[in-house]
Amino acid sequence: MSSPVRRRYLISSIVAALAAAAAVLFAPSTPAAAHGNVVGPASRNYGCFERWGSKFQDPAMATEDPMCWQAWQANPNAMWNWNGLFRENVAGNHEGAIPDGQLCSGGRTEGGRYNAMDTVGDWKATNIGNSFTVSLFDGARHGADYIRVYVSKPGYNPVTTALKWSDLELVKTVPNTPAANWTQQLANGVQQEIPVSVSGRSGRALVYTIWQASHLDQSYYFCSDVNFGGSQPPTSPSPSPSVSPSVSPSVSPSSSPSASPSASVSPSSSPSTPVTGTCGATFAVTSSWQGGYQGEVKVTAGSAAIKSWRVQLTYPGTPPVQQAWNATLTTSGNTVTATNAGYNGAVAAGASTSFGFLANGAAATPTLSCSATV
Ligand SMILES: [Cu+2]
Repeated sequence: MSSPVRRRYLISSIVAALAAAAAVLFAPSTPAAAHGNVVGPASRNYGCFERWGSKFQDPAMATEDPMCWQAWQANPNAMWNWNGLFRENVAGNHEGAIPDGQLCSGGRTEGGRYNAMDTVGDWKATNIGNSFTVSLFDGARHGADYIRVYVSKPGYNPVTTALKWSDLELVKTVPNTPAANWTQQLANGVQQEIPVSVSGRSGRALVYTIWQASHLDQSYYFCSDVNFGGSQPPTSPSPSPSVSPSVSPSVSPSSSPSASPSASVSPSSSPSTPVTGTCGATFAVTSSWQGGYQGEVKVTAGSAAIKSWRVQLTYPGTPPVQQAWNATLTTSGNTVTATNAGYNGAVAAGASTSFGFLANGAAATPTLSCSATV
């Protein structure tokens, strides 16, 4: 025990332990693999990601969805990082931390990444009834110290007026709920469905949600544009790939974006290997950020037209995939199986379609296999 070797071992162990403790102490607030967002009624950045993420350079967006267009032009990372609109160490003083007019960007948080969310205008609104559901996706299993749902007061018009705290009415508070009590989604994510009721409302309004995550003093702020009087679609969009693709069929799966301005890893172009058999699949990373990345799989039909397709993505370990669009995903062991959405199963001979997904961690290339019905 008192041998020099043993003592040196002890000392180095202590030094190592201290270094590890210091690393924990001095680490910047650890970015979780994924955080979360209100996916229904979709918040501004989640909605723009959902509708346009697969074709964010399509100029049609400028006329069809001008508020999303200005957001993508201002900073595409507000959409790629749709799950990161949060502040830290607000200590519950949300009104003190976020000035009027900046509520939708969380007080211009994250170096201004989300500033375009504050732009006043005719954002696409989700039709809802006076009883509706706020779906909060928690991709990192933070759980909640509390969730507050506000609705803008009658008379406030988000199309013409910047949002102030005094425009809001608190309509629902969800108390402390650990992630284990939320609904499990694919991979790590969980989701909470929050029933909300108001009365006598019609027309445009904002639903404002504050999610106080439980792992740190980390609070999230979401503006969801709504239109009272419509009825909520029966299947609200969900980031759970096993439930539904998160891009609506009206968004046609156009060819993949040729480049992503947000990519910190340059998009690796798919090798153009000739397709043998019924179909082929290639993988590319279209965008990445600290803690996650966006992948895209291109499915190409062989020498015959196909009616439906299925791609298996096999990883060395647990698949990191969080959510997908333009395909339905199921996970079993190390393999994710992607099947076409209703609108992109049919592919002409030699033609391609694609689906995308978000994943945790550093970009990993899966082993792909494609099968199709002809
Ligand atoms: Cu987080």
